[in-house]
Amino acid sequence: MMYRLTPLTGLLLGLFAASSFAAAADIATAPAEAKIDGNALYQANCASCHGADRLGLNGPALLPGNLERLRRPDAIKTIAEGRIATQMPGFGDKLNGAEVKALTELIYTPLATTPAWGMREMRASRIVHQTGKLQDKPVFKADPLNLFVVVELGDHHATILDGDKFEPITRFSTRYALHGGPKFSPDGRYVYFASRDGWVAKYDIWNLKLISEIRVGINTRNLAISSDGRYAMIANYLPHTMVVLDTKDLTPLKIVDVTDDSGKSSRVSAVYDAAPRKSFIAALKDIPEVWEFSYDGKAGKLNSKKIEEPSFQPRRLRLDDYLDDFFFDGSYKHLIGSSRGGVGQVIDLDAGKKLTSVALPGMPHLGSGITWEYQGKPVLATPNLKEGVVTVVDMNTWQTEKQIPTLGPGFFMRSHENTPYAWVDVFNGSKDRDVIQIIDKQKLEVIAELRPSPGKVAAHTEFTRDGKYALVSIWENDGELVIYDAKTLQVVKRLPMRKPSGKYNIFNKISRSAGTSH
Ligand code: DHE
Repeated sequence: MMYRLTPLTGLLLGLFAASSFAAAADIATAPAEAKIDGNALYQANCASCHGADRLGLNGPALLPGNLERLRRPDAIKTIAEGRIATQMPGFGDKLNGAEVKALTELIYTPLATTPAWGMREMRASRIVHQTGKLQDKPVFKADPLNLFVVVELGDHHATILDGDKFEPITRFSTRYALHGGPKFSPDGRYVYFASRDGWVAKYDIWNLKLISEIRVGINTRNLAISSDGRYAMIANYLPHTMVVLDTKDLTPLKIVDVTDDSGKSSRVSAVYDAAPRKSFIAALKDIPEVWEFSYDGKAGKLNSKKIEEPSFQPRRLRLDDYLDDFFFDGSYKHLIGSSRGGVGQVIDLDAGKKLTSVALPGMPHLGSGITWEYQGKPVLATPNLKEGVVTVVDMNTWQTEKQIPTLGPGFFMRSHENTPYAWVDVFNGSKDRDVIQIIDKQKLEVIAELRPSPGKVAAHTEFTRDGKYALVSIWENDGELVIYDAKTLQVVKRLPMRKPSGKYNIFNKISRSAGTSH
């Protein structure tokens, strides 16, 4: 469809050309143009990369749920100026301010009908990048278990980092907006990534090669890998499903529709592997239930055929309250979660019911809690997204051991069996976001404050396999990894990276170190 320049849009276009889009914020306040057909603009300029249906192609899906974390002024800036180091060009020389604004309105408008993403769509999306046999040992010289996978959100890349020399081994592009922890095969050879847009990728770390990819949903939460390495299970927000994949080649085995007894469907908060139970455990966002899926190798039924696969029928734990965020104790006998009202609840997974309540002021970010031994008893500690406090809970009595005041709400807390300290950021604070606070695990006090790069946001710590070094992300497009001696708290190296987010040490992950998430 053609669209005409009105005098106003012509004027705006001229202004844009003159200002080179320096003031993308001005566009946000540009008056809406009644005559602009955002959909026509979208089809003409965006559909070839983002899909005529906005579900994404080479470019990400452009739906409100997928864009929750992109503020509108940033969306306007991206449309006008493009995105550095990606294939997203700037449209500032082609579209005027009102047109950019109309496009922005469109992508934050829900679709009229919920799109389908079933077996057919999944199978059609699957890409096999490698078919031949690859070598069964690493192609590089470095301890294959002391590697880090570093997710760089700035330009959607991942780096494989040698955890002894702190030198990158390779860097490769990923799908748009990876989120949450990538997961590893039990031997640490393969890493599996999930993107917010539903793409799951299998990457061979020993051969430094992408093996296969599949899109399992439109808006995905996270993925878990079974402790025997055979299955991947994925939790989706859209559609309301969970998906089981065969990790060998990422073929889809089963889609589980997430509904309650009355047929009401639900988003899935997250799914985790509960290795000691040989099961996956998922909490549901819109139904007060926790679902457990055994993968204990028993024969089952799949698509009405009797085969040697687990059936992946959920065991449903019906609760009195919703669970938004949750994690487990070391034995995976208990699940600790915060409910919508902010009250923490402890669920006994064997008994299938709530055991007790626990005080968690402000909501913890999933996977943020860690455990250690304090005065002969196991304690769990987590920062809170809304309050400047680290909560330490006695896991025998589920009573609060201590609330440790911090400079502001934090996102991630990390430690290691070989260090007396736990490191916590102030990522959600209104100030001091450049600080990492060091907590003594036996005194339960902050004993030091680090400013890895003054004025720049510091986030997410992860330790080397021996716990001697701690790596912190500087959360900027021209950011860096700052590597500390975990004992002296001195910087030993800085590595430039593009908005490094999470970093994952293979040994700590596959050995289920108490100081990190699994
Ligand atoms: Fe995360 C882990 C949910 C916002 C970075 N985050 C997770 C996990 C879940 C989750 C379910 C566990 C996945 C796993 O490991 O299998 N995150 C949520 C939210 O609900 C929240 C608050 C809102 C949302 O947008 O979904 C949220 N998370 C963020 C961010 O804004 C962060 C800082 C940047 C980003 O990537 O969007 C962020 N989340 C992370 C990281 C992990 C993570 C780096 C993995 C930590 C680890 O060490 O395992």
